[in-house]
Amino acid sequence: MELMATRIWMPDRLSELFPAFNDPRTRDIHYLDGAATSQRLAASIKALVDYESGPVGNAHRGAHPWAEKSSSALEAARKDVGKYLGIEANAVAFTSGATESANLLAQAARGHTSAMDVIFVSQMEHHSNYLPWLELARSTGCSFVEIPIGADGCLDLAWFEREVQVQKPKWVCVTAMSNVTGVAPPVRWISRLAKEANPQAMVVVDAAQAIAHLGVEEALWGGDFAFFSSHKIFAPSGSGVLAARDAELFDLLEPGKFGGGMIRGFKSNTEPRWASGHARFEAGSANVGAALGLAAALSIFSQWDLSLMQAHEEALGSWTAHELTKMDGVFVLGGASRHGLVSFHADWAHAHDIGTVLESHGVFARVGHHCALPLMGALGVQACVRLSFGPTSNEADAEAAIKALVSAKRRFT
Ligand code: ALA
Repeated sequence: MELMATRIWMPDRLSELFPAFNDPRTRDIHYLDGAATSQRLAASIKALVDYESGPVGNAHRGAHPWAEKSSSALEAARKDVGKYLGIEANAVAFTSGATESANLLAQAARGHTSAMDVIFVSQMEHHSNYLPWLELARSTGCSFVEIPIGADGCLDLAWFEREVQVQKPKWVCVTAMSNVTGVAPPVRWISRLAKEANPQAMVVVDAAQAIAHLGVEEALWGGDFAFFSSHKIFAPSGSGVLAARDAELFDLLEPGKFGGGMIRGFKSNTEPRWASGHARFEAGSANVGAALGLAAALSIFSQWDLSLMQAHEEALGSWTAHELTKMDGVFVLGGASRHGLVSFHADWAHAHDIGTVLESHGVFARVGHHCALPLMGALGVQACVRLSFGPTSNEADAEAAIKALVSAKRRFT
């Protein structure tokens, strides 16, 4: 198999777009850990810094022009993010990241879930779309059921098709793309079946991994709620989104966090009336700079040729997976690379030791269980090395990874 990314599609502009790659200290680094966090786009950093350089006010909390300016900036960012996701601005709640989003939603789901209900959660979820629902099940007494996966790391769709009819889940929680294998379940199909089986069903999509690799073909990938973090889409960290297909869906739920800005008022001092739409899920002062940084990143990302970018990532991932499978005692999780993700383990060294050798060759990868222990258990491994290729990766990165791995094998066998 020849290593040929379709075209190195942004070579000259890479250092211009990403300051991290415009630094002599990073010249010899092969950053293959974008699935853990992406490098930041210059435009996104600029949007954040420009805003924070002031003057600033507290959004929606003042009558003076600086507060007005912050309010307008926040709402403009919300509109842009909503447009990108295919939903109205009022259905976009800014949060501190994917983890907070999932927790807020699962907390909010309490008033909407009884002991009679069933939650389906896929076995390939990151802990952040697994544990909050497990906690919901514990606190409400409802049934927590895993959608199983097969040896290829894909969801067992026959199981789902059968069991969704029988168990009629109220909540179906599924990732749009596994952060370990890159498998992208058919969320739209899952959503349709869930609603045919139970018109009350709500489909929750973890888009943290998908956001920088899949387009948004259908609003929120076909789910009722979706969430992601900004730091995986080339924007600064500490922020993210919880989005609803329709702002009215937020109004069906109790808030998941309490504080300023999330009530309409009080009927009496012990009877608050919750705000509607995104405001219900945005207790506390807004992180306006981060919202602007995210909007700026999405604006650039949406101008890229998605199919070219995907072909580029696939080409790098496939070649790497192919080279890995030629090595004795190396096993690629799920049997193949998907969407530029290649996770593997070796029977001759622990993933952490392999990671250390890779690092000594300037290849930055992630090792461990990737906060997806149910998936790792189903695939029968405790830890793996993950190489994540993205739009900033190139052929030299893939070759360096294989070269470093050959060196690791020599050292450990
Ligand atoms: N969830 C992030 C990852 O997959 C940190 O690496």
